[in-house]
Amino acid sequence: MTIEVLLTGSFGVGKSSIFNRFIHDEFSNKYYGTMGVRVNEKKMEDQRIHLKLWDIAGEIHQRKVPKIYFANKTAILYIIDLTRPFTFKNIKEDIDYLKENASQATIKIIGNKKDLLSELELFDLQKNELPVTLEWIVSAKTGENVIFLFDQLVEEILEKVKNN
Ligand SMILES: Nc1nc2c(ncn2[C@@H]2O[C@H](COP(=O)(O)OP(=O)(O)OP(=O)(O)O)[C@@H](O)[C@H]2O)c(=O)[nH]1
Ligand SMILES: [Mg+2]
Repeated sequence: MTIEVLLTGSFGVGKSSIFNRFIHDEFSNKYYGTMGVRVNEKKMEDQRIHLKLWDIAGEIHQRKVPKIYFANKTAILYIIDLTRPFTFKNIKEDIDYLKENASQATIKIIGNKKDLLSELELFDLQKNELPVTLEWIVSAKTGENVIFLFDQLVEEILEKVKNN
């Protein structure tokens, strides 16, 4: 079974870094904005699942992302940068837009760059600044929660398929 997952969100939030951490277990502090699209896959669940991951260029507004990228995706991961409020200022309208244009997909919101915040800062951010609940809080840099997030996502999708 192939599960197609799209990484989206504003520029510089760490989409490519999450991609590189998950696919290659690598990280770089250098920033090269993505041009176009990168796709790669990883086998999971004893090779039964092919998780195909799509990494596209960041856009401030999701409506600027070519709609073709939303087609046929099993899941869409909307990434925010926990250290740059700018990257979550459109979050509500972006998520509504994704729901409208990818109604088949499981949509999840993920906070990245956890390594740059203290527990207290993270708590304050979630309590006072974020208008939505984050599904997972990760760090592509340290790798914290990255594999865990994809494992949980696959479990949830398999459960959904089973119940349909
Ligand atoms: N400290 C820290 N830096 C990170 C993390 N994830 C990404 N970065 C840095 O943030 C910058 C942007 O990361 P990218 O992965 O290129 O971001 P992107 O979302 O792919 O950006 P676009 O392709 O332009 O949309 C790079 O300098 C990364 O090294 C993280 O978890 N912690
Ligand atoms: Mg990128």
